[in-house]
Amino acid sequence: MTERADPTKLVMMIVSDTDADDLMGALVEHGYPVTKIGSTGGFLRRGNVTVFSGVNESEVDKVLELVTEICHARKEFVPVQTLPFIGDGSFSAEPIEVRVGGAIVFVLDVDRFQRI
Ligand code: 2BA
Repeated sequence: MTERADPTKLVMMIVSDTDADDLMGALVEHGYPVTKIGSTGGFLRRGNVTVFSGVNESEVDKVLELVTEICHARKEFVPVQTLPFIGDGSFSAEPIEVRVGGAIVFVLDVDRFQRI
Protein backbone atom coordinates (compact mmCIF):
# COMPACT_ATOMS: atom_id res chain seq x y z
CA MET A 1 0.00 0.00 0.00
CA THR A 2 1.36 3.46 -0.87
CA GLU A 3 1.80 5.77 2.12
CA ARG A 4 -1.44 7.54 3.00
CA ALA A 5 -2.02 10.61 5.11
CA ASP A 6 -2.83 9.69 8.71
CA PRO A 7 -6.55 8.93 9.08
CA THR A 8 -8.75 11.46 10.85
CA LYS A 9 -11.92 9.33 10.84
CA LEU A 10 -12.59 5.72 11.68
CA VAL A 11 -15.53 4.24 9.79
CA MET A 12 -16.87 1.14 11.53
CA MET A 13 -19.34 -0.91 9.49
CA ILE A 14 -21.32 -3.88 10.83
CA VAL A 15 -22.48 -5.89 7.82
CA SER A 16 -23.79 -9.36 7.02
CA ASP A 17 -21.38 -12.22 6.31
CA THR A 18 -22.70 -12.44 2.76
CA ASP A 19 -21.81 -8.82 1.88
CA ALA A 20 -18.52 -8.58 3.76
CA ASP A 21 -16.17 -9.91 1.06
CA ASP A 22 -17.68 -7.73 -1.68
CA LEU A 23 -17.45 -4.68 0.58
CA MET A 24 -13.84 -5.42 1.51
CA GLY A 25 -12.97 -5.92 -2.17
CA ALA A 26 -14.58 -2.63 -3.19
CA LEU A 27 -12.88 -0.69 -0.38
CA VAL A 28 -9.46 -2.13 -1.21
CA GLU A 29 -10.01 -1.52 -4.94
CA HIS A 30 -10.65 2.17 -4.16
CA GLY A 31 -7.46 2.34 -2.10
CA TYR A 32 -9.00 2.41 1.37
CA PRO A 33 -7.22 0.47 4.11
CA VAL A 34 -9.50 -2.06 5.75
CA THR A 35 -9.64 -4.57 8.60
CA LYS A 36 -12.32 -7.21 9.06
CA ILE A 37 -13.31 -8.74 12.38
CA GLY A 38 -15.81 -11.56 12.90
CA SER A 39 -18.60 -10.40 15.23
CA THR A 40 -21.98 -11.50 16.56
CA GLY A 41 -25.21 -9.52 16.86
CA GLY A 42 -26.52 -9.33 20.40
CA PHE A 43 -30.18 -9.68 19.41
CA LEU A 44 -30.21 -12.47 16.81
CA ARG A 45 -26.88 -13.97 17.96
CA ARG A 46 -26.01 -14.52 14.32
CA GLY A 47 -22.54 -14.03 12.95
CA ASN A 48 -21.93 -10.72 11.26
CA VAL A 49 -18.76 -8.93 10.24
CA THR A 50 -17.33 -5.66 11.48
CA VAL A 51 -15.21 -3.80 8.95
CA PHE A 52 -12.99 -0.88 10.01
CA SER A 53 -11.51 1.69 7.70
CA GLY A 54 -9.38 4.61 8.86
CA VAL A 55 -9.65 7.36 6.25
CA ASN A 56 -9.53 11.11 5.77
CA GLU A 57 -12.65 13.15 6.40
CA SER A 58 -13.02 13.82 2.66
CA GLU A 59 -13.17 10.06 1.97
CA VAL A 60 -15.97 9.18 4.38
CA ASP A 61 -18.81 9.90 1.94
CA LYS A 62 -17.24 7.67 -0.74
CA VAL A 63 -16.87 4.83 1.79
CA LEU A 64 -20.55 5.22 2.75
CA GLU A 65 -21.51 5.26 -0.93
CA LEU A 66 -19.81 1.88 -1.42
CA VAL A 67 -21.57 0.48 1.66
CA THR A 68 -24.92 1.69 0.30
CA GLU A 69 -24.23 0.12 -3.12
CA ILE A 70 -23.23 -3.25 -1.73
CA CYS A 71 -25.14 -3.87 1.50
CA HIS A 72 -28.87 -4.10 0.90
CA ALA A 73 -31.26 -4.41 3.83
CA ARG A 74 -34.27 -6.70 3.73
CA LYS A 75 -36.90 -7.87 6.18
CA GLU A 76 -37.03 -11.34 7.60
CA PHE A 77 -39.49 -12.98 9.97
CA VAL A 78 -37.76 -14.78 12.82
CA PRO A 79 -39.58 -17.32 15.01
CA VAL A 80 -39.33 -16.11 18.59
CA GLN A 81 -38.39 -19.64 19.66
CA THR A 82 -35.03 -19.19 17.95
CA LEU A 83 -34.18 -16.06 19.93
CA PRO A 84 -31.81 -16.62 22.84
CA PHE A 85 -33.96 -14.75 25.40
CA ILE A 86 -37.34 -16.31 24.65
CA GLY A 87 -37.87 -16.87 28.34
CA ASP A 88 -37.99 -13.22 29.39
CA GLY A 89 -41.60 -12.67 28.27
CA SER A 90 -40.92 -9.53 26.21
CA PHE A 91 -42.18 -11.05 22.93
CA SER A 92 -45.44 -12.75 21.90
CA ALA A 93 -45.42 -16.16 20.18
CA GLU A 94 -45.73 -14.50 16.74
CA PRO A 95 -42.63 -14.39 14.51
CA ILE A 96 -41.04 -10.98 14.70
CA GLU A 97 -39.92 -8.91 11.74
CA VAL A 98 -36.25 -7.93 11.81
CA ARG A 99 -33.98 -6.08 9.45
CA VAL A 100 -31.18 -8.24 8.02
CA GLY A 101 -28.40 -7.26 5.67
CA GLY A 102 -27.87 -3.55 5.23
CA ALA A 103 -25.25 -1.99 7.45
CA ILE A 104 -24.87 -0.22 10.75
CA VAL A 105 -22.22 2.46 10.37
CA PHE A 106 -20.41 4.50 12.99
CA VAL A 107 -18.06 7.33 12.01
CA LEU A 108 -15.66 8.24 14.83
CA ASP A 109 -13.02 10.92 15.17
CA VAL A 110 -9.47 9.58 15.38
CA ASP A 111 -7.60 11.33 18.23
CA ARG A 112 -4.32 9.74 17.38
CA PHE A 113 -2.95 7.30 14.82
CA GLN A 114 0.41 5.65 15.08
CA ARG A 115 2.13 3.07 12.94
CA ILE A 116 4.70 1.53 15.27
P1 2BA B 1 -28.39 -7.88 16.17
O1 2BA B 1 -28.24 -7.27 17.51
O2 2BA B 1 -28.38 -9.37 16.07
O3 2BA B 1 -29.76 -7.32 15.54
C1 2BA B 1 -30.24 -7.79 14.30
C2 2BA B 1 -31.50 -7.05 13.88
O4 2BA B 1 -32.53 -7.35 14.83
C3 2BA B 1 -31.35 -5.52 13.93
O5 2BA B 1 -30.86 -5.06 12.68
C4 2BA B 1 -32.76 -5.05 14.23
O6 2BA B 1 -33.52 -4.96 13.02
C5 2BA B 1 -33.34 -6.19 15.04
N1 2BA B 1 -33.33 -5.90 16.49
C6 2BA B 1 -32.26 -5.65 17.27
N2 2BA B 1 -32.62 -5.45 18.55
C7 2BA B 1 -33.98 -5.60 18.58
C8 2BA B 1 -34.97 -5.54 19.62
N3 2BA B 1 -34.63 -5.29 20.89
N4 2BA B 1 -36.27 -5.74 19.27
C9 2BA B 1 -36.64 -6.00 18.01
N5 2BA B 1 -35.75 -6.09 16.96
C10 2BA B 1 -34.45 -5.88 17.25
P2 2BA B 1 -29.88 -3.83 12.61
O7 2BA B 1 -30.41 -2.68 13.41
O8 2BA B 1 -29.58 -3.59 11.18
O9 2BA B 1 -28.53 -4.29 13.35
C11 2BA B 1 -27.67 -5.25 12.78
C12 2BA B 1 -26.53 -5.58 13.72
O10 2BA B 1 -25.74 -4.38 13.91
C13 2BA B 1 -26.98 -5.96 15.14
O11 2BA B 1 -27.27 -7.35 15.17
C14 2BA B 1 -25.75 -5.59 15.97
O12 2BA B 1 -24.73 -6.57 15.79
C15 2BA B 1 -25.28 -4.32 15.27
N6 2BA B 1 -25.80 -3.09 15.86
C16 2BA B 1 -26.93 -2.44 15.53
N7 2BA B 1 -27.06 -1.30 16.24
C17 2BA B 1 -25.98 -1.25 17.06
C18 2BA B 1 -25.54 -0.31 18.04
N8 2BA B 1 -26.23 0.82 18.34
N9 2BA B 1 -24.38 -0.57 18.72
C19 2BA B 1 -23.68 -1.69 18.42
N10 2BA B 1 -24.03 -2.61 17.49
C20 2BA B 1 -25.17 -2.39 16.82
